[in-house]
Amino acid sequence: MSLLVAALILTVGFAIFSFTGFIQRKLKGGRLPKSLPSFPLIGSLLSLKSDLPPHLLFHKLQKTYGNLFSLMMGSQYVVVVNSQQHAREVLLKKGKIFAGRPSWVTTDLMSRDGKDIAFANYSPTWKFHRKLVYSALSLFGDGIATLEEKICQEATMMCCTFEHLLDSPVDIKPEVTQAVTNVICLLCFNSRYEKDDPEFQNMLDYSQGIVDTVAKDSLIDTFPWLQYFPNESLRTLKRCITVRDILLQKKFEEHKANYSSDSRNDLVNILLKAKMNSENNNSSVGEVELSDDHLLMIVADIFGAGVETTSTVLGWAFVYLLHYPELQRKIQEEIDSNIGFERTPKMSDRSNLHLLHATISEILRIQPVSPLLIPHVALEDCSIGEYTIPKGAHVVINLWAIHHDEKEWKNPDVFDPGRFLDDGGKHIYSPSISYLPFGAGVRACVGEVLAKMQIFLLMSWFFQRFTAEIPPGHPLPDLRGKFGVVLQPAKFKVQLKLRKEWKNRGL
Ligand code: STR
Repeated sequence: MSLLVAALILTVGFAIFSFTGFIQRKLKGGRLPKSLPSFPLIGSLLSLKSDLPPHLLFHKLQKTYGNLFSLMMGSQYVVVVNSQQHAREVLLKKGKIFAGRPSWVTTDLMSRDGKDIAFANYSPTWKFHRKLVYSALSLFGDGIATLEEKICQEATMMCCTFEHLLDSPVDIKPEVTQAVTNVICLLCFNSRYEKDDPEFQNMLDYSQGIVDTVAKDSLIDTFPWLQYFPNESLRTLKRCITVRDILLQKKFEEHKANYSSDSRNDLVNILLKAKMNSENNNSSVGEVELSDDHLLMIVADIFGAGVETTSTVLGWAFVYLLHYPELQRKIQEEIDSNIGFERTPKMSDRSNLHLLHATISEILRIQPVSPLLIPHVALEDCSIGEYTIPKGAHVVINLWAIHHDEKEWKNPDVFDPGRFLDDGGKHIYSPSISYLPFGAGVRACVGEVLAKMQIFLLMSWFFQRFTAEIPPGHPLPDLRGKFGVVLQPAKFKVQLKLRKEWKNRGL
């Protein structure tokens, strides 16, 4: 208990000290972004109390405080960016200066103190790891073709399962997630899960547990000393991390046991090979590290990111196509006239399926998977626009505000894939540069190409065969989303109909 009191006094002291430090800095000159009212210790907590999720609250505060404003999360100075000009400056023009990541209690726990890719700070080690991941993602090398084949295999299995779930209310998320998981599983481990594999269920549970508890504007990340008090969500996070670690460790041991120097067929083998190379050849190690912890955390990251993001976008796709059945019908007509029923869709069809392509773009605009991206940290004193930004500031990019900016988008709250099509609907075009669904710059999403392939293929396969309807008596799915490290749709049920055109094909 005395330890707790000491920790409390120390943290309070430190909070007041750093707050005063910040004010002093402010007085030294330079124009700082307008700030929300803030007080020692609690920072701007009082102004942040709201029923709105953070991305909507920041969007609302933008009206009072301007496109770029600041606040204090406890003793931490945070800058919120709400316009595409400033976002581009942070992510692209000054990408390296703003490439840092905060050190948070929950993300440090999840990534063993930032030994992963997404939450690791900017360093030569991190750059080296990111390169390794890129080489794994382009693995199927000449590659994309084989990857396409693998996605199509999973799409076949997903559709076969759905054929057994017709005409009654079902939750489609598990099947969609299984297809997405198996693709990422092939990339990471060169293996896939059979349906009903208990390990798959375990994986889904731990992953959802992490999404529910990590980096969720949680009080523990704002007031780190709270972690020493009993806390349900921290307990859940720790339990999920333990389950994940056991599962991943097992995969690693299997790979190590079967490793041979020419096995380069998945991410784990690529990482093992890089590790052995650096151990055998000390000169190439230089300043970069690749410990077992790094290896495990990189895979955990890619796996978690690959599963949660793509399945979330597909979830939103179903939500919107249930809300807009007419659009669903038009997408089906487009598939029918360009592909027909004699064969299944492939990647090269994307250049003809404009409406589907535009619909995917619009889903990524209206419900960005990561509405606040992952916060960036200023690695040195610098500026955004005419404002001074002190070293160490956290910079939150409000992607939601950028995708819903009235100056950039006509009726931004309306779901309208047509905005991504030219007049005749014959070409895809980009109506605004205020569109960054995968972020940009040094920390941009590494999985963009893979994600786009999966979303396009799984959707085109699905709508060639099925129509998704609202089960009688069920409400339309909620359009608000559940804020967290990804913006997930709330659970909903669908009634699947096998299309008669598909049933009668070849007759
Ligand atoms: C999901 C749950 C899990 O098991 C592991 C991770 C780690 C990587 C995270 C992922 C999470 C959620 C989505 C993230 C991804 C890194 C990049 C991605 C945050 C928490 C986005 O930026 C959307």
